[in-house]
Amino acid sequence: MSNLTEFALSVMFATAILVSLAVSLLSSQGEKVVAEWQFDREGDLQGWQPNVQIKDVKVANGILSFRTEGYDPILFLEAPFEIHASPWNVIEIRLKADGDGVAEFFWSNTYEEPYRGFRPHKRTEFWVTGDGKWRTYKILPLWHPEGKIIRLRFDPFGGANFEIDFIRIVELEAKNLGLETGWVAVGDASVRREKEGWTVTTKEPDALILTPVSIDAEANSFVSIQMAVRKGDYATLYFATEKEHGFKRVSISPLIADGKEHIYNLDMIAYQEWRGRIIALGLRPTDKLGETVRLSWVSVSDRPKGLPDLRIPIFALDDASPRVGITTSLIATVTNSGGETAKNVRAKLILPKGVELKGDASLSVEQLG
Ligand SMILES: [Ca+2]
Repeated sequence: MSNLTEFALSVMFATAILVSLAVSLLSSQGEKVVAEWQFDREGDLQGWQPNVQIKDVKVANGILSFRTEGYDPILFLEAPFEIHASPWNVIEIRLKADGDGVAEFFWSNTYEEPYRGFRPHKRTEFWVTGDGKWRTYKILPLWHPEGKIIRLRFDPFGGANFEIDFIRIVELEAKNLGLETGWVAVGDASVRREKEGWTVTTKEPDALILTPVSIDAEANSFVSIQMAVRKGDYATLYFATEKEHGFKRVSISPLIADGKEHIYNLDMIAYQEWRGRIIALGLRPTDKLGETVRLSWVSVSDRPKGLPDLRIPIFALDDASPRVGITTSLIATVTNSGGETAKNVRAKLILPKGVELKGDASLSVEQLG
């Protein structure tokens, strides 16, 4: 048996991901409307100009309706418009469609060419369920590096009938939230304060919980999370920086889904996007939909946290097809993802009948850091 120490968990990192996020507060309190288009006057598009791939445009009974063709239907907002770009802005759009697809908002702080201010990377996508039912999609663009937003454009997808009740931009009240004080639920998720920590349930793939932070990334490269998960393979940590738009995402894998409290220490120094000032952290504690997770705490500091946390992620024969009478090796990889060094670690191997051990059945390691 050989021992291997691995300091951190395996983390996968995806850069420049445009995550479409639907935000829902626990209550409607704590958000203010900063811009809105209600389509409540007959025939008044309120400045939303369709391109040629948007047909049969009509505003009646408080609803903007149209049909889309082709690959690039667009509604440009051409009315004068300017808002302060906050990281806590949420675009809300109540619509129904009779086809599934990915819709997008483009946004910008300039009219400068090319594309009259719009740029391919300044956009936020979201998935539209085309079952003909009304839904309010809530999209978190994290467009704060723009400073202000003066250009807005809605790109539905082709080949569907759309009805839009309203488009509005709200600002979440995040002032009193933080790692120790509270989280908002994002998408179809719920987060409840308990005597110690929170219980978190996420019911759709994009759902997560979110909180504002103000962290110097270079001085604080360890994100530590203590939680108890019963089901699921991986969790996802999200973060937003002061200088770049959108969310960055780190996959925490594998989860130790035994229902007990474990500490996950992530060393963020490996990720070049973890730089400057971190202004928001998000967490999706399990990929298992509908599963409730006990979240004890999340902390960001200059070192890993917690007691030693040993486990064996790999325990297998070295030889994929062992044969009778031939000696093979059995390899166990022991990791310590806790904040402290494990001392006097002992392992004992118990084999079934018929398997002969060539080495020592017990093994001890003085320190596992
Ligand atoms: Ca309306």
